[in-house]
Amino acid sequence: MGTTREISTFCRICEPSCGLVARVEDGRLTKLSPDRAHPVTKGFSCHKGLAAVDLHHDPDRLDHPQLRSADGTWRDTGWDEAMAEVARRWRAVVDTHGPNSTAAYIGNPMAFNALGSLHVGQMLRALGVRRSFSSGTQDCANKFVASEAVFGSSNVHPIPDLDHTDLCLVIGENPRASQASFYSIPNVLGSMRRAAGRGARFVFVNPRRIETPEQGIGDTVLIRPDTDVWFLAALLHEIDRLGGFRDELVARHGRHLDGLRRFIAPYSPDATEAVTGVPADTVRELARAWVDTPRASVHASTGINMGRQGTLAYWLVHMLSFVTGRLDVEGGNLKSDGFYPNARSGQGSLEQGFVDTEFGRLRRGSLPGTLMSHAILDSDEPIRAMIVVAGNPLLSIAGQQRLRKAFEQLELLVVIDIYPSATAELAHVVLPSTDMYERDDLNIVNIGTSAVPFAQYTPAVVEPAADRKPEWWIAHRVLQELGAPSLLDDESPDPWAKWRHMLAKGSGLDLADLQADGQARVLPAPEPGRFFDQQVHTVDGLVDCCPPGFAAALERCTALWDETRAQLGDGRLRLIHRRDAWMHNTWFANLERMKRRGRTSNPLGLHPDDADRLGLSDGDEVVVTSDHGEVTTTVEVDDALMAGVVSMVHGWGHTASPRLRVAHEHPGANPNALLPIGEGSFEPLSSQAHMTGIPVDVRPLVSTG
Ligand SMILES: Nc1nc2c(c(=O)[nH]1)N[C@H]1C(S)=C(S)[C@@H](COP(=O)(O)OP(=O)(O)OC[C@H]3O[C@@H](n4cnc5c(=O)[nH]c(N)nc54)[C@H](O)[C@@H]3O)O[C@H]1N2
Ligand SMILES: Nc1nc2c(c(=O)[nH]1)N[C@H]1C(S)=C(S)[C@@H](COP(=O)(O)OP(=O)(O)OC[C@H]3O[C@@H](n4cnc5c(=O)[nH]c(N)nc54)[C@H](O)[C@@H]3O)O[C@H]1N2
Ligand code: SF4
Ligand SMILES: [Mo]
Repeated sequence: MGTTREISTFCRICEPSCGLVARVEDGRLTKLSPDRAHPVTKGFSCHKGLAAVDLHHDPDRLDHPQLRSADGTWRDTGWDEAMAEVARRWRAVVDTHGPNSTAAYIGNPMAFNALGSLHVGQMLRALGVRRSFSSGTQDCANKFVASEAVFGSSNVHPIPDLDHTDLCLVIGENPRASQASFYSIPNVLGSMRRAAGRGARFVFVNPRRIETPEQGIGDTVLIRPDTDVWFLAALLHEIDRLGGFRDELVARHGRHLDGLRRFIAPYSPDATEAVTGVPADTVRELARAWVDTPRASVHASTGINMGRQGTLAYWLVHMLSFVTGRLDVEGGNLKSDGFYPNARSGQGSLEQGFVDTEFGRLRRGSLPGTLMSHAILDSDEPIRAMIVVAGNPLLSIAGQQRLRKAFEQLELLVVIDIYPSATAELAHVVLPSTDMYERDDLNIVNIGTSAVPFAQYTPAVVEPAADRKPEWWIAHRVLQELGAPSLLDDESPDPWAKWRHMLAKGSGLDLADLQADGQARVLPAPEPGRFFDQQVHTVDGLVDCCPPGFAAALERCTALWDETRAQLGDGRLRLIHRRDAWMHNTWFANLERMKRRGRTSNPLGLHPDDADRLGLSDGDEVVVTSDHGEVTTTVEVDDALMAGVVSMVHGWGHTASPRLRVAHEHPGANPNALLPIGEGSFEPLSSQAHMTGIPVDVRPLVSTG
């Protein structure tokens, strides 16, 4: 007789961490369904989350450790031989070239993996890995710096109080496609629709009329890409003119308001109109609405992060909220705590956050991903051994060709992944990890940005297939092989100790209770009235309205203003990226389910006027060139775009992944070929890569004649 069990679990693909029910028949995961009884996500999930069953069973997954032979073919092996090979090569590199020759890259899915992130971090420290890279510098590095500078903690990201807000400004985000970021909210669209239903106004600031307003929620203000800092400055400028700054509040809780005023002074709505493309009247109307709406909130996402001045833009987002008295009030922005009040643990000071390197002064922590190939190919002390965990930098970072050349030079590249990714193809050793339904976990991703915080433990709903192992085990197996202290030396290793402690300390929860029933525990929702006492961690406890550490960035801002004005009317198009519901960064590419209805490539979105001007129409093959590279793709005329802006969905380019059969058959093009690398490719304050508003030209592929 077969057995069927239903196990409560949750999704770990994106931030809402939707509650799911896993059906397990005879030890096999057969179905994922939305968990209607989940106290927070209440039966919401998206089709990507449910499609993770296919991901789990994908025949192209990694099942065994693999070694690459001299002729480039792959050979399955056991963990012992794979570990011996890792240790042998690692030792050889460190003995010959010293510890500076080692590096790591940590990819996005590690943010959703409680034990993996903890123990891989421990392993890298124990191994003395000196240079670390992460997906963070393609994604959000600016946010940590801005919050550290303004609030004294990189972990402080106040979120809109959607249930009570009357006006919500959403900048550079497409909740319909992405389910939002740095803002974990179950069913974001449903929540927005509910708010809109009771009269809340939503304004999306975006170079593209995104899908969210199509759902009957709000309007879009079209903006030229990479100009948000000046739009926000103009908005603040006008709000100040209308008397909307709360000077007495700022005097109590902040400093350097004069610096902020000096910065925004030249950027009136009229002065910025040509550069941002946002009509002065629109800015004036928005400023008026903000001043007249006590319950107003703001949220900004990757659209601003990926510009050249993400830190300054996010600083102004915080300022919009703080200096107008919309921070820490009902319907404004609130800081969430989750199961662990994390403001203190992110404490830091901007001035002390930099190190001198051969590539100049760089932010401590993650080095710019766009310097990775340089740190391998052009360094005085080149990286020679590298470990990549849950990341696909070959496709996700700019400069694939150069990165390939760099990875090929490494004496050791170890990739820990669920798939033979494009990056894994260049490795010496590939280690198969469990997927999210083969490992036990805690919902850690939304600590501090959750609208309705909860804590939930999930067991591994099925035993790992084949030889797959959880990352925490792999990390300690590597340590063991290298003769370092390892959890695996214990008789019954307890990888949960630190999380157990944090749960107990942070919210009085006992991990054993969570483990006993797998049910979510709802935690207190963010509340107004505690922010200035408890969440601000600057030395003097005051919010910094114009951090002195921004001086060079403000000068750079002026230079970029001049440059941007000079480029107006240069006739070039500007590239932006977007997401859709059929791809998740680079890793939902191998599922047939995601390719239905002709979704087999990532065309270039082109505004009808630009298409006319260039004599192009739907389906035409085109070559897109930038100052940095070129890609070939097809045209998709898109009247949602601002004229002059072109867009591509990222995460494609799977010609580099021959063992992912579905992905390889429908490879698409990698827009990262068009992005800058090396000097000038990242924001100096944060190391965040410049990825939006890239000047490009488009021409038909067909040769004349
Ligand atoms: N042009 C352009 N480039 C972009 C972006 C863009 O908008 N435009 N967006 C950027 C953003 S926001 C991000 S976050 C980065 C992402 O950058 P990366 O993190 O480098 O890329 P991902 O595609 O998320 O890679 C995830 C890898 O982890 C593997 N994986 C999935 N689950 C697991 C697991 O449980 N364990 C292990 N060990 N591996 C797993 C997948 O198979 C995949 O190979 O890309 C960035 N790149
Ligand atoms: N389906 C799906 N969901 C995802 C992901 C995925 O790949 N697929 N990735 C996940 C990850 S890792 C992340 S970080 C989040 C990201 O979540 P979001 O930040 O919401 O990402 P996008 O949906 O790409 O929306 C970014 C928006 O910024 C706009 N934009 C581009 N340039 C600019 C600019 O210069 N200024 C302004 N104001 N807007 C601009 C784009 O038009 C786009 O609508 O999504 C997560 N969720
Ligand atoms: S919205 Fe995100 S967390 Fe929820 S089911 Fe979809 S992918 Fe998973
Ligand atoms: Mo991301």
